[in-house]
Amino acid sequence: MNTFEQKLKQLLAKQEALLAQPNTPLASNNGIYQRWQNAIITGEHIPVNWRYDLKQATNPMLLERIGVNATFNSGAILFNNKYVLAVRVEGNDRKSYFAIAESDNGIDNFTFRNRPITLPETEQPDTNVYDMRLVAHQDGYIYGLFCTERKDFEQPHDLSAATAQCGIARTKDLDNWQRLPDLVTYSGQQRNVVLHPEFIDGKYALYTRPQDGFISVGSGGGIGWGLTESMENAVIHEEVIVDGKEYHTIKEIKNGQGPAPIKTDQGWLHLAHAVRNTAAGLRYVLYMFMTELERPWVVSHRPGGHFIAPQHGERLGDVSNVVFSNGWIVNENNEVFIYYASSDTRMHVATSSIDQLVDYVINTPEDGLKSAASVQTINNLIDHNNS
Ligand code: M1P
Repeated sequence: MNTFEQKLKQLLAKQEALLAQPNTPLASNNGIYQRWQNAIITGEHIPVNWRYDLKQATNPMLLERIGVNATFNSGAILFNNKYVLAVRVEGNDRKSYFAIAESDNGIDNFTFRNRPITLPETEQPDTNVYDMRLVAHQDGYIYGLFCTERKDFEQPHDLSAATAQCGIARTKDLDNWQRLPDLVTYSGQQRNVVLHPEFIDGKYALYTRPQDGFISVGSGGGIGWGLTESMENAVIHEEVIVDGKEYHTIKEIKNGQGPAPIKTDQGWLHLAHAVRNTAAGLRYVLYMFMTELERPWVVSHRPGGHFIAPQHGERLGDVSNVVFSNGWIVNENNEVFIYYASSDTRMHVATSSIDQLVDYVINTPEDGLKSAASVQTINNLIDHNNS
């Protein structure tokens, strides 16, 4: 066997071992959810033939030709009995694209399909696409809503000036996608737009995140809600704020809906991200809330504080101190698989159940918005435990 063949064998064997690696639950557990030892998808999970020219004649030293910088912010869906993620893959060239990875048990052995998704474009080509939310809608389609980023031509001299809007595509098989026109709203830019899975008064309902600029949400922001007659030409004329920003909370700077909410007997369970500023930069955590069954835009329960915050190795990456989720899956046993990314670099899973999450959302005290209220809440618990 020559050196090229040896190197190739090692490369393939290393990836095979990584994909076959079993995951194990971590010992620490707050009773609400279970974290797992290994990141479930990393750049190393990307198929070797997407990254290397495997022919000795054209790549005699077996160098990597197309590097992967990160695999993160993945949409999720249970499809044909598989736990399926639409992974945001970011190349070394900073461009993101989507690729489908599947697992039989939702916690390990995630394997990519043969090719990344070829996403059709609109007449206005996307510069970058990311953070797809997958939703099986009542209308029979699986929708992928994502952020489409383009150069802001109103600021031609600022090369980092960009605009964010909601791109829309739909599919029946996760391989072949129909691109629809971008969502139109009248509140500036949009990111973190999520389709509600059911019709509301015969209309499609969307969670939005209006923002004045590309990074800063400006004076507005919050998780919004609006209705559109169709997804073929989606237009929201009016947005109401479901969950706004708030001084001295985890969502002081901005927040955004995560995946589509999960329907339970008690209400819709929501997972979202919250952002505050620190001396070390922005800190992204996940939080939950519940909305009314008949009025999914009205919050009924608001557990205070974060649900998942970055810890240990999760804190380090391309954009450190970030956890972000745009996908979760409920299986037939009411187990919930929460897919979250750490520091814009890799994917993890945390497992829970509908019962645990409903209990958490309903019985965790709200943020009292000042230190004295926090102490009072603790005293109430101590009194309860002493009674
Ligand atoms: O870098 C953290 C996240 O920043 C953005 O999210 P948001 O618009 O809520 O601030 C997105 O670019 C997201 O992809 C990224 O993970």
